[in-house]
Amino acid sequence: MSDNRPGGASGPSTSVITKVKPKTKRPNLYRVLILNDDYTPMEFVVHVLEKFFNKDAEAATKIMLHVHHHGIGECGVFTYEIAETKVTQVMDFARKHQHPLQCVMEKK
Ligand code: TYC
Repeated sequence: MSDNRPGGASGPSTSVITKVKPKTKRPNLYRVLILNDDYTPMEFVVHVLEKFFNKDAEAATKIMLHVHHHGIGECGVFTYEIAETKVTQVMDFARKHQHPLQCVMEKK
């Protein structure tokens, strides 16, 4: 009697156990924040929040007042490229209107 294995294999058989890894990766997320300053008009900040972050007047006013009182506040959470785009849009818009409003992103 013979094993009849190709290539003359002999010895104990081996097996490989493969684990299927679920491949859904969560993207890195970034907060977009605005900073308080003494010169940017409150209405301008509310407008920025409505225009670039799709906030309604009530939500925008709430965020603006939070920043006014606490120095910094969150406009939204996005993937890297979207967050970068929002920061650039806000900074360009503020500069165009000659306001010192600062907008930054930070990894969550
Ligand atoms: N502190 C500003 C003022 O009194 C208003 C303001 C709010 C500015 C939020 C920037 O991110 C800001 N006119």
